[in-house]
Amino acid sequence: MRFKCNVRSFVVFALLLCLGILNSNNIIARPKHDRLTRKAIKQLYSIEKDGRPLFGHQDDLLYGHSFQSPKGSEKFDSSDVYSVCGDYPALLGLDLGRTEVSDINLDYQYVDNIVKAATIHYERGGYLTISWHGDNPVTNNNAWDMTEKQTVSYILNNAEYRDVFINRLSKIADILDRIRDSKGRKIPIIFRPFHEENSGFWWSTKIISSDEYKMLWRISYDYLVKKRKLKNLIWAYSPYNIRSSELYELSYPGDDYVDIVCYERYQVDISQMVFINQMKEGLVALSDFTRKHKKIAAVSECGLKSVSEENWWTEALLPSVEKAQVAYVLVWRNASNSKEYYAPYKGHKSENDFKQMKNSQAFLFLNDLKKRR
Ligand code: BMA
Repeated sequence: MRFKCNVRSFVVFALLLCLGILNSNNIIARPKHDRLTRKAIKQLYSIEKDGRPLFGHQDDLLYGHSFQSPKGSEKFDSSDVYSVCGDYPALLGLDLGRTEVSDINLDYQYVDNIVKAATIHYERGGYLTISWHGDNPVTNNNAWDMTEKQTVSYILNNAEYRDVFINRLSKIADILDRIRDSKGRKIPIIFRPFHEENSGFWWSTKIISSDEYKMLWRISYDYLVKKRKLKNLIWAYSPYNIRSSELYELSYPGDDYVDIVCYERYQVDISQMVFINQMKEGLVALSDFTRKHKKIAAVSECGLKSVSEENWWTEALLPSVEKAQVAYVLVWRNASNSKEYYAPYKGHKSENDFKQMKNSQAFLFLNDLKKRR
């Protein structure tokens, strides 16, 4: 009797402990994730709570202001961020746009290189986020083609177009499935499809209803997670510049389909002061939303084109995020030999300011993650 009682107490205690752990993490553990990915989600959540986000850069290892990784690259040592501050970004952003129909993505990067760079960055101890600027599957033009307003309706309601779309998604699944660690395990990937749905893409809610958007997200989720068993995907929902928690609700695909909710804002056509104020306002709204839904918060894209202000890092970015709790902040790509770059390169006028921002310890870079492990 006494023994039974002890067993019962033990079970109750263990249950309470588990509940306590889940509760203290305050995020809903979704059983569909594999073990490595559940661990990564917990780490991202604890990074968010520590208030020192990962610094991320899109395509950082693939190319930079004046380098391109050639086909078949093996090393991926070059990086504009590294050339400036002697460390890699903690978060590497990549994009699979157009790889659903081609071996080269929309920014002329080989799929093999994308897979290799992803693996190398993960093995170095970093995190990965992959977006998908997929071509319009009805018109076959690029992701920005909004001329066929029925595109999503066709995917949802017309068997022929549904097949075309699922076939394209299957190519994305094949690529995601190839990103594995040295033990052959699928690597946790923050997957960010159909982003900025309130702006100018074929999945935009300017031309489709919020319900259609949610359905598009959910059929993609069901295919990748349930059918293709990609339990390593951490799903990131990222509309553009939403600054009220209620507005986040409009097209949100649902708690069962999302792990991270993001804010995005570029300093474009606005002053630095407006940028800072909107970022702050947006991040408060985001945190209200993520606390309510028990999700992780992040800044999935931001930046100032050509980093045209010398002290942008310490005068605009730092004050924008220093009081916020987000898991990461990613600046967009440094297109080669172009004005379209968002991180400094060796010799750029914001180089010193970037180093100062790094030295402030406000962000985690790759080496900081090694220290945490
Ligand atoms: C956009 C621009 C495009 C690019 C796309 C995907 O913001 O940078 O030039 O093709 O992202 O990387």
